[in-house]
Amino acid sequence: MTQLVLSEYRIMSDHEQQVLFPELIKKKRDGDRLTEGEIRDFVNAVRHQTIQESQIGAMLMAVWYRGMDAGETHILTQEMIHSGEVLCWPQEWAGLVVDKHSTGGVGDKVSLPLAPALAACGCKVPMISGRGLAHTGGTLDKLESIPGFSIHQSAEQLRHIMEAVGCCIVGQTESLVPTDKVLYALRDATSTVDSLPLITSSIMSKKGAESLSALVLDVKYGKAALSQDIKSARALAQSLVTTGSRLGMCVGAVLSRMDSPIGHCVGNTLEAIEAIECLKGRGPSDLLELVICLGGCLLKMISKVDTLASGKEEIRRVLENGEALSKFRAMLQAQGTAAEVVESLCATDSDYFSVLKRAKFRKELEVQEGGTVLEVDAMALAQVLYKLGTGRAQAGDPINHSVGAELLVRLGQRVVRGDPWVRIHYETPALTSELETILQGAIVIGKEGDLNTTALVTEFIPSDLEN
Ligand code: IUR
Repeated sequence: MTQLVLSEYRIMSDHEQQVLFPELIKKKRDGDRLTEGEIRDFVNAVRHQTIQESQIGAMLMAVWYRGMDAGETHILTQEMIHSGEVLCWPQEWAGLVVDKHSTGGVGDKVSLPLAPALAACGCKVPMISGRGLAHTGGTLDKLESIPGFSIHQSAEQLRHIMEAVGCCIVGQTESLVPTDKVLYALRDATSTVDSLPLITSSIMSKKGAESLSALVLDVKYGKAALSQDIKSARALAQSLVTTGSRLGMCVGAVLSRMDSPIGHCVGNTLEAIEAIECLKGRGPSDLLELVICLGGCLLKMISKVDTLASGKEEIRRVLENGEALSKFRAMLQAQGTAAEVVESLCATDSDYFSVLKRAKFRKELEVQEGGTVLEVDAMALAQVLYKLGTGRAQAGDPINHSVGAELLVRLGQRVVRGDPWVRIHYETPALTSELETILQGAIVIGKEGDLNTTALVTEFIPSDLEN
């Protein structure tokens, strides 16, 4: 199923390289545009390690400082895609292969119900997801809280699961966009992560290598998001959509708020449970809204439905009638979870903790004043949970899946002093009084009239290719 597509690569002599790369760095540093050939030489050199790390770092800083136009960003992305393996699917799946990418949020477990819901609607969903880093959670970590679930699947297994079930959620292989791994690590080391062309090429190269019929992006903005305000989220979304379109992909984006957590649960095991509840038709309304909106967009983009409203209706239907849950059940089993565990998790009245690991300790915190819950600061909550073991400082660090928080209040709810508002699940490290103080600062109580009533999904940016 997979095919190796490497771009044409000409080995340069040491002398050519010594002349070329300082010249290219200078050109970008001075604000000039790089040509297609120059970008290709740079990516090839990164791929084949024929450029010094210091030169890569300097080029990244030059791009961070001067930016890249849409044409340069497109070429950079295209060259990154072809630096590794490009997936290829059977002809009969043409127009059906879809995926979603989120720029990351606290409590964002949308992929878990969305992939099987789309599969239940007849789509093929090869979700290649990531792990969490720092305060953000990762889809793979949530799934790995389920005993036996394996995110490592060979190309043959992936093909088999896609054929038999229609969806799978797996980790990235070494051979998919190898240059992104190198560039991402050096961006981290050189403070050049927050660059529009570098973020765009990183995200879109990985999605481009999946050979998708359609991609929907959930670009988040707010206190706990990569983009702090809607204007920068819009710019990122537009850059991603434009680059996707130039690559011939059908890509649409939604902008969604990320101030308070999505749903009521944060932390890997708790989020897996909440996602399964959503598949049983009992998910929290904001999670359901995102799943329905993103799924509906994809169904419309691949013309499975004529309108966004009917796409949303289809997704709602498969969540309510159990078809999405059946796909999830099949996916768990195909990815290594024992049948008894799957049945236990998917039972209507599941006792989740009979199969999932529960944290040793739990503590409820109480609100200190009466009023209306205006916000739960997702960033503050995630930072405390990170200190309790939910997240990694560096890739490869161990995490504690059972650590997390259950919100016991909803935004807009009236509370009185002493009402419990959050239940923290923890082990070692312990929940100290310092951490409790930070948590107490995360809940914002005020007057009902000050509640932010802006919709969760604020905007939709359609694909340039959509008809
Ligand atoms: N996710 C990616 O895949 N790439 C990036 O550069 C960022 C997030 I920031």
